[in-house]
Amino acid sequence: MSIEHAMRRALDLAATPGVPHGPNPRVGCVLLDPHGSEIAEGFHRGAGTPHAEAAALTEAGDAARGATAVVTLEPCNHTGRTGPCAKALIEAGVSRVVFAQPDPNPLAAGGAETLRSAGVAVEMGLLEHEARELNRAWTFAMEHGRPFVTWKFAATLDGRSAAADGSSRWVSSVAARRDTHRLRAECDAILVGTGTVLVDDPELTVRDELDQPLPRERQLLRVVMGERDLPASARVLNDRADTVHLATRDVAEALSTLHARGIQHVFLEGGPSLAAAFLATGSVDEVVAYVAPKLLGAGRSVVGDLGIESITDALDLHVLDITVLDGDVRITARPVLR
Ligand code: AOF
Ligand code: ZN
Repeated sequence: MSIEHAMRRALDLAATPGVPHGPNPRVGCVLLDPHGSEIAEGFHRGAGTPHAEAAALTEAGDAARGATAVVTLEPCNHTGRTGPCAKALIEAGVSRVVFAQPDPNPLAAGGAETLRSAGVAVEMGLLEHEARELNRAWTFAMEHGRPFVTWKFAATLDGRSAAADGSSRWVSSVAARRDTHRLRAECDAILVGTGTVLVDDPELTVRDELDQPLPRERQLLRVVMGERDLPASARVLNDRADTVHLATRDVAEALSTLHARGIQHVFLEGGPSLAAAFLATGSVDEVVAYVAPKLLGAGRSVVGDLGIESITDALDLHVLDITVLDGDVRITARPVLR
């Protein structure tokens, strides 16, 4: 198989379903013999388990001598929960390493140099974009020192999240609401403002298809941000998941506190003022909008005042995906950086 074909296989391996969500990136590795035939493959199954390269080397045994290792991430150079992969590849006699994404983790980077110094041929950058997307939150958190923020909202066609009387339940369809729980489950924390807790009293748990909460160990950290106190009876304080109250309105401060707790991906579900605070500080990295084919004409808008006066100053988004879910339209977009 070609090197590119092997890299695609390594990306597929990395994305194997069932790997528990955790602090580590998803990584895949394929070992090829000098004729391009596959010898072995491996993938990382979560923090504390062997890295992808180590898994493939174990499967290959002596056959790894003279092989080409095709890996989605630069082989690590550090002893963390497991030993350094660069050293393991050298000791196994691998003669060439092709990887997609350089490791943005300063603790683990430097594997390429170590391999080259030992006489291994190293190439990087093949399908790097795909590899970065596979671990977009992890990569972002490593490169920016703060979590990746996905802002999710549900709105009517005229951009309203609640009617004039304040009622907001069932703006979106059942399918859209289920889809939200699937997306929540891919993140590390759900964030809302104190206002949302006081007005809507959400539980902020991840629930299954039957609307039952998942077990505690699969719940995300619930985060409430803002200076107002929370009533002890708030559902967000129940024991179905952990909760933190960040008594600040400063977006950067909140994100840095969450980063320090190891949170890489925040699901922002706040009301209009919190959304505006995040947007105005450039702290929204992805937008997921569920737009229901309904019109209200009045009521709460999904986002508060952004201080934008003219259409030329509008915050532009570029659309990555549009999917219709039971009549609602889900739009996934990312801010255009300027
Ligand atoms: C690889 N292959 O399969 C993975 C790598 O402390 P540890 O041992 O869990 O290492 C975590 C770091 O190692 C992680 O942040 C990333 O930089 C690298 N992960 N490296 O070569 C793998 N999972
Ligand atoms: Zn490693």
